[in-house]
Amino acid sequence: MLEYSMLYPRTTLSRRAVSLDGMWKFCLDEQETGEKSGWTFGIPGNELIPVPASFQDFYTEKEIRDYAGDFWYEKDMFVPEEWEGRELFLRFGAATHRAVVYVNGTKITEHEGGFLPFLANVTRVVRYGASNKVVVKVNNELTVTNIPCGETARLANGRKISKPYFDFFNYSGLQRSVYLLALPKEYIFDFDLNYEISGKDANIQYRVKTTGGHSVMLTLYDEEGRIAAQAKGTDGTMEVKNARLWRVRDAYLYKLVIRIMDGERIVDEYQQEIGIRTIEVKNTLILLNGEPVYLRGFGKHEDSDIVGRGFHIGVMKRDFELMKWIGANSFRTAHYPYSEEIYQMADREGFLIIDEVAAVGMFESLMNFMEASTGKKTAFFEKETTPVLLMAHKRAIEEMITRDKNHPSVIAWSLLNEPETTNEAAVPYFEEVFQLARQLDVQKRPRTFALIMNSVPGACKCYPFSDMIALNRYFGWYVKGGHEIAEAEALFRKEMDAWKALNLNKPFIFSEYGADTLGSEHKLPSVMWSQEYQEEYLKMTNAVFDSYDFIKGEQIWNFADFQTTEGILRVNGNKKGVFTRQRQPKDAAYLLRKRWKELPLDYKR
Ligand code: CKU
Repeated sequence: MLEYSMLYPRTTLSRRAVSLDGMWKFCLDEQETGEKSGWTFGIPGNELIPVPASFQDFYTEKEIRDYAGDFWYEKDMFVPEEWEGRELFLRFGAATHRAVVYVNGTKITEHEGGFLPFLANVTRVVRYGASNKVVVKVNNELTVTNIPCGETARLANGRKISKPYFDFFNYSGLQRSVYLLALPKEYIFDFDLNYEISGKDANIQYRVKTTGGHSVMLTLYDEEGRIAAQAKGTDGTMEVKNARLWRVRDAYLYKLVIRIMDGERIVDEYQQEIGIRTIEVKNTLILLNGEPVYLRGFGKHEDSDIVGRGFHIGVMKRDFELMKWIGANSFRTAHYPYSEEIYQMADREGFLIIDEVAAVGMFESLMNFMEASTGKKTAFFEKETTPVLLMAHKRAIEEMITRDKNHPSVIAWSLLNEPETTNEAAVPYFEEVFQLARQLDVQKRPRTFALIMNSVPGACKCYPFSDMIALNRYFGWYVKGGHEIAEAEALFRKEMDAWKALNLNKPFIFSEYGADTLGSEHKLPSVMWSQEYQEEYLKMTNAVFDSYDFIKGEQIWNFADFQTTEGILRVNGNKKGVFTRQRQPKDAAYLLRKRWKELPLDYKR
């Protein structure tokens, strides 16, 4: 059980949520002397930086962009006098990858894991009716004891740099919104919902956790603002007559209002939009409200010009418009849980999300995407430090599920991306993370993980854990690219035949496939990296998808070009985007649009 509430910050009758976004003071700590120099009371200099954002791409100096180590943020916050007697919290949407928070010089909390929110109770450290200083020490070093995994190396000049075991730039900082929250002493801490559809009606089983003993009341409003159901008590069932279901690209959202009541007095109120839907996997089908769905869409990233991995409301809107235009219905939050606003938008737009925890890089190689395709045997889960990593991983799963469990858009949990699975040591590790997800989610959503190229029948020891098998495959790119594409297809089919022979009776989806393509490049006849080759590659891949009934989804890698660490395999970033980083279409976008608009929702039912 988490020690703080993960509910999204909202102002209601009883709650105040004040955004601290804007310009913060900022400073690198290359000598790691911040604490000793008294920075916990205020940091030196006058450098200002926007929050939310990654710090890296604002500056023109390479040393700043590639900086690994400690860096500090500072902001003054005014706490109104009338808030005395309430419970006050600072809430960080994300601090990548770890943070220590000080208020008026007093350390109030620390948190590890860069893609999930955390709260610190500041009730007893703030001055009321006065300005208070918030100072945050953030650190972005990569290790094998936290997710995502990697190393931190030292250059000859003594500077530290990041060596990710993953293929995205190590953007970091206060990348999501910061809030000051004022809650009543007794408040709503958490709630769970589960759905059952019976004929025209629906039952919502609920459980509400509060910090006190007063009674709880729930009211459900439809989109017209009419009361659709009511209930009393911390757990029970709400009956919704003639329920409007939440459907793919046809979302219907009810508003759930939860109140703590002391007689007639409202002690606390919380509101959230919810969608009535069921999700399950049955044989090889993915069933939403009992109806088969075929996934089409993307593996994405939170990545854009200038703000890096920082949440950008405009980029989010553009991405959803492009996903609608192309006929997508789903995406995977590769390779970390995204900003909460993105899930809210998916709820509203009726997109299906595979929610992925930041367990990426569990494969000891700086170039895992190359080595995995060689069939080379590798090891990862037999390190002395693995138990520490497992703890961080489990903590992140708990934070993710607690944060995201009430979004109708979230239909599955992806618990690892491309881990090493060919060694027995992976098995007990998987056992723990898969069990934890099952135990934490009352909706029992399907659990999955993305299988790297060398996780194949006969070698992979972990696919039995998955309720839905998710493959990352690059036949025609990392394996037999270009003029060898016919051989790539043969190998691809050979692998799919091997999966078929196992007769797993589970749905398969492609959580990655794709070819790097320069938006600037055309060539006839095609060569790898040209737009013509991306089309050829997709035609071959789609033909394979269409040949196997148990394949129930395709999420191409990637939605847009994105930044990575520099290197000989990356041309200023990964160029597998169907859209450029500036969110304009490559030719392949039109091919996918045609296909995805034509495929029925229940394709291969
Ligand atoms: C992608 C073996 C596939 C690994 N996959 C991970 C993803 O993060 C990378 O960007 C490969 C790629 O384009 O190489």
